[in-house]
Amino acid sequence: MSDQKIIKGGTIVTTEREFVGDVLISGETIQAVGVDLDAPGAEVIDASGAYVMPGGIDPHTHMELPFMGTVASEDFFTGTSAAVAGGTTSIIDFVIPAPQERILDAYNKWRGWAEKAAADYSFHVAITWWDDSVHADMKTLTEEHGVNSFKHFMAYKGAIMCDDEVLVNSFSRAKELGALCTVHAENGELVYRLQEQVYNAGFHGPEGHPLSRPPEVEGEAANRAIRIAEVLGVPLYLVHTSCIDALEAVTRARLEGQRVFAEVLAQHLVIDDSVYRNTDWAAAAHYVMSPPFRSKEHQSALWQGLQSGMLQTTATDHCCFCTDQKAMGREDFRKIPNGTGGVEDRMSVLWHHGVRSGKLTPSEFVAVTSTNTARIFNIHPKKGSLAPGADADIVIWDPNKTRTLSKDTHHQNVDFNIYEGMEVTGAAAITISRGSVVWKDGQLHTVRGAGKHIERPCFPQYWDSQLKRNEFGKSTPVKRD
Ligand code: URQ
Ligand code: ZN
Ligand code: ZN
Repeated sequence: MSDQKIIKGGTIVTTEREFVGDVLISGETIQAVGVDLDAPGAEVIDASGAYVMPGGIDPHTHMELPFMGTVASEDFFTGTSAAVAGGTTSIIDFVIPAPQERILDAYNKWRGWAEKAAADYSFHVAITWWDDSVHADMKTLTEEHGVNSFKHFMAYKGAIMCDDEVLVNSFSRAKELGALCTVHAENGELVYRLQEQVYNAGFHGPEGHPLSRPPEVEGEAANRAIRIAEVLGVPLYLVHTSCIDALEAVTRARLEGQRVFAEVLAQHLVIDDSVYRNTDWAAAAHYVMSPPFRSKEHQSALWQGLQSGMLQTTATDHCCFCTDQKAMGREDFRKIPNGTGGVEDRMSVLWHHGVRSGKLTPSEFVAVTSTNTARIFNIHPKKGSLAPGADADIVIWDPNKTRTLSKDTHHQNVDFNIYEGMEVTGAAAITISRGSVVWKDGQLHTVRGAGKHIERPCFPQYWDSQLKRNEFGKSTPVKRD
């Protein structure tokens, strides 16, 4: 029995072009891409009428995350299974050490949890505290474990929040190592103070959540992280950019040539803050995530950010808490575990609201759901491409398949769907993970533990080109002799 598969007759879409052609897979790898390929004995997968695209990459998930006194309900097996049902074939999740927890110990713990994954995964590692062991472990992680990105939560005071001292220490170390810094940009001190004020003013329900984290709080932190990165000469990636205030900071920096990347969540593009005014407590509590859903004008700005290239990637921040977990904050919104799901629906939501609305071309869709993430996190063309030699992570996309997103039909392990009732057109017909069909005809064929850890090498080549500060404190380009 040949281990070859050939995908025939589909419209192949990459960031560069669309054309009708074939993809030949041998084992776990793409062997060839072209027109009228011949592969005697290969299993034929008919893709006529469909698009053939690189499998989605979600750069921001939190499977089975211990957080705010509970553990996210989605684990690495159910979460990666739900992901492939929606056309996403790789995730980048987060190791989040508790303060004073040895970074390497936390990393090894998360690697153990992820062994059950059904599709490929990688890890950003959060720096939540600082001492010489953190300095040392960052080097070990880059050199021995394929970690090239370090996360910093500027929010969550009293838990995992980084102050400026930790940011400066960690950003400086990342620069030395040739690693990328990523941030959750909200001013945690302001959030803490506003939460107190909002609660004491009598807002105890989910409606208090957005009141305590206005866009200004995100804009300040985004700008601060960008400026710190600029002075230290380290590239920066802002996760879940949710508002105009943060997008403006990103745009200014990018227009000045600073190496700043930014991500937007699918849900922040299509859901607004009216969800917090739902009189059903649980329904409103399910939308408690940070940064919160924003008023309508922010959605159109975020779409423009995606279209203009100021925002390069889309993600989900998939961090699920069931209704009984959200109820931990029944009397006090500050205690509602923060997080929403969506790993299964990201690509359909972006296709329906992005491509079918004319905001994005299919090639731009591929860029923002897969290839840009692969390039930024240095796993392209192994991931995020249809090039010969790449992993055979492929989604056969039916642009005409219509479905209604619902907790009753999704594969996510959570009793709520943030897109409940949303009708979307465009869905994964077949998903292939390293050459194996893991989703077909509406059925999952995932295997527990079949997912592999993806190592992501650092990129020192970036960092020599970074601006260095001269003696007057102004940034000047590096002079090449
Ligand atoms: O902040 C995050 O990204 C994690 C803790 C998920 N929760 C959330 O509200 N975004
Ligand atoms: Zn976050
Ligand atoms: Zn997150």
